[in-house]
Amino acid sequence: MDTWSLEKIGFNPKDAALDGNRFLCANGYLGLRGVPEEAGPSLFPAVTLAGVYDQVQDRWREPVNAPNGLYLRLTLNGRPMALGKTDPVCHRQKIDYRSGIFERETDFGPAIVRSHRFASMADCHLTLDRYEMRFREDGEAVLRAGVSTDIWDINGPHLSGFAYQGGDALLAHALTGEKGIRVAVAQSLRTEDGGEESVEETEQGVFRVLRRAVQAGSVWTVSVFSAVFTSLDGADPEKAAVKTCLRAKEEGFSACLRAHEEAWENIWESSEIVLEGDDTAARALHASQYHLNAIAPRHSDRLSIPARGLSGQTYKGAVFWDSEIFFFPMFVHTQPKIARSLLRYRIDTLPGAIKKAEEYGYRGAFYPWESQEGGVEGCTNFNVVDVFTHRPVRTYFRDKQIHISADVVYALRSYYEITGDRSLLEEGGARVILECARFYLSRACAHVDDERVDFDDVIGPDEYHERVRNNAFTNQMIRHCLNTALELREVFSDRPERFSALLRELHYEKDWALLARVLERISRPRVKNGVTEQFDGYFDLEDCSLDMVRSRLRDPREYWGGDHGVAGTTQIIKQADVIAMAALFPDVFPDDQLNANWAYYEPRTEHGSSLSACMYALTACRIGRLEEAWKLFLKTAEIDVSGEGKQWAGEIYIGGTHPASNGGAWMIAALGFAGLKMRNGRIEINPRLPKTVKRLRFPVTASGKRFIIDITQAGGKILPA
Ligand code: IFM
Repeated sequence: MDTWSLEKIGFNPKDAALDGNRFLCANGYLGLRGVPEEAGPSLFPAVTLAGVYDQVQDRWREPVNAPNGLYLRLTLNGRPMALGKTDPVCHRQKIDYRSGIFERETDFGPAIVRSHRFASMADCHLTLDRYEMRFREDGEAVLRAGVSTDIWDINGPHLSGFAYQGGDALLAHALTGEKGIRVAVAQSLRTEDGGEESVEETEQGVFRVLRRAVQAGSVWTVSVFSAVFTSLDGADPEKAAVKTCLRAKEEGFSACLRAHEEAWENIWESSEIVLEGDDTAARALHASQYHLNAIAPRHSDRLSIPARGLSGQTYKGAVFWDSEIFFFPMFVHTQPKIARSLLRYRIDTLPGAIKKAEEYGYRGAFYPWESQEGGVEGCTNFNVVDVFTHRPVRTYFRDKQIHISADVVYALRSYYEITGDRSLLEEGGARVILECARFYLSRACAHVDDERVDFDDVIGPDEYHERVRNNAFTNQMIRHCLNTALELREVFSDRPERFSALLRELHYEKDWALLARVLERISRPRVKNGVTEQFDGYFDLEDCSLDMVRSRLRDPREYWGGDHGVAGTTQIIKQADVIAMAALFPDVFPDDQLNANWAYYEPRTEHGSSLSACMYALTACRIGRLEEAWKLFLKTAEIDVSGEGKQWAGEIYIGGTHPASNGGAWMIAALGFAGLKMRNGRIEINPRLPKTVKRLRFPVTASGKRFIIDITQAGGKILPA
């Protein structure tokens, strides 16, 4: 088995949404869905831009899809050679994970189309395609190549006022409706001379129409270069787009390809996990690492990553806790600059978090549950649509999933502890920690009688149980947050006057005195037979099986949570919650309790979120349940190979790639199987390899140096790279 690629034979329009994700090309700036070049909106083509958002009327705010600058469509003797219009004799598509190259070959009968394309890792504005047409009959071939504005949008259209330009590079530019961001896409093309050529401007975009007389057996190849810029990149995106794609044309496809492949080689050198002994698992790991690396912001030092990466507009292109808890670990251990960027995004968006806290009547920083640019809260009050009534359902993720602020603090502290680099704390990180802690002080409910402090009316990671009291995970996260705030004094002990000045600037004197008081009193969960109760009253809920709950569904797309959801009155949970706490705080349970909790919660977990299995796997590694860990590892790592993640929440489409699982796969392999721990640039390992795995070998970066962790069944070594 080729562990570096995924190939699919056959074409079924019903799989188009899924395949667009699985065969995605991306480079952190944009995501180019894995659809055929000729695709119209029914096949979900999209070039999703990182960090560019727009809202149309009162619809959901979401990232902007740029016009498709790699649009190509062949007609032979008047017949379209286009998937979705013409049934192919056979169709094959492939993504090569090592180089991020998408390949397709479609035999339409009279002609075979073969292409290679990529989103350049060497120049993030560029996408390129080499398109080869082989003819089986004589006649006239017409190729329409251009910038198509006929694209897929979930809550669009986001662009209007299109203007076009012909010439050596075609250009389409337009404005977003909400903020007037200019988006410009240019396309240039290289091919052998001969034949006629004209330019057409239509409602669907601007196209070059190339006509050739062709003979059976002949081959016609074009190389296409497209560049995307927005006014967030600079003052003249139109000019930049034209210039960049003409420069690429000048350099040629092969030179651009070499630079791109080199950039990917560097990425693999810093992050590749080699797994020997099981090819399916090795391929799944490559897939996971490809998808997470492909969407990392390398062109910016202050962007984070949306929960569905750059695979489209699902989840409003928003940044969730997935960034800090699931993506961050791979980056901080392998490419700390990217980890820094994820955190810089939170530092920069602190004002948005302060505003959100104020909106709810609290102090401090309450980070958005679904954060867009500048910390705008993208999460609406109605995040699910009921499949029976078609009415929006009031959901409380936005208001009650308060662990989000502590999750940000968790990653800030991890960054400091793992790298030993204090600069991020100095550059605003300490302020974030203090403001997040302040939020919890103001959110706490103190009881006058026994001085216990509760956190009422919250939602933990298990979103099926809404508005609960004292979610164990949330309370533990808050404890960690308050503790981190208190320990800042120690972190800055060599500069006490600077830290005192920060406290004064934030008017923190009273809050500082409260931190330790509240910390000591935060409610501890009930423990029964060694099992920690997920929230107050959880053990009193109906204790039935997952199958039983599933059998109560009247529609497979029904939402399980909320007031009327089938899971809400039962102990069935959506995703790891107590076990997520166990995975993030290895010292919180003694091993026997860890075992009891794992055995209790795992059968009661739907794993309805792609964030779940990896938390169970990490914990399973610690308690020696390696067979279970292995199964959960495969489930996690294979998600964007099999495409088995959930596609619907009620009537809302939630498909896309699964970066949290991608990051989870890295975590299970490195933190779980290898038992990697890094503190202050020091590396420790504690291998526990499942028996299927012969070897696990991967790089980590500590104090600016690269090391190789090499684990076999005989033990492990840490080697200089
Ligand atoms: O952040 C997650 C959440 O925990 C479960 N629903 C999907 C979100 C985005 O991945």
